[in-house]
Amino acid sequence: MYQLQVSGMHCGHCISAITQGVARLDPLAQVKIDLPNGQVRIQSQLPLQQLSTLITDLGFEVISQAEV
Ligand SMILES: [Cu+2]
Repeated sequence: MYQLQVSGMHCGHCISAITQGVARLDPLAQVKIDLPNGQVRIQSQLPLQQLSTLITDLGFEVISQAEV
């Protein structure tokens, strides 16, 4: 399980952009987003760095990332 602190998420569109972006790379991934707290939790076999890069490429800022 990865936990990322992400800035720039404001609404449902942001949530679906990240959720669908992750699903494109890993259809089996599970994504949970806590919008008010800017927290993204991802269960995936992909490397954390790849997911972090994806979120950055989608236009958000990854403030911190950790494997938990
Ligand atoms: Cu949004």
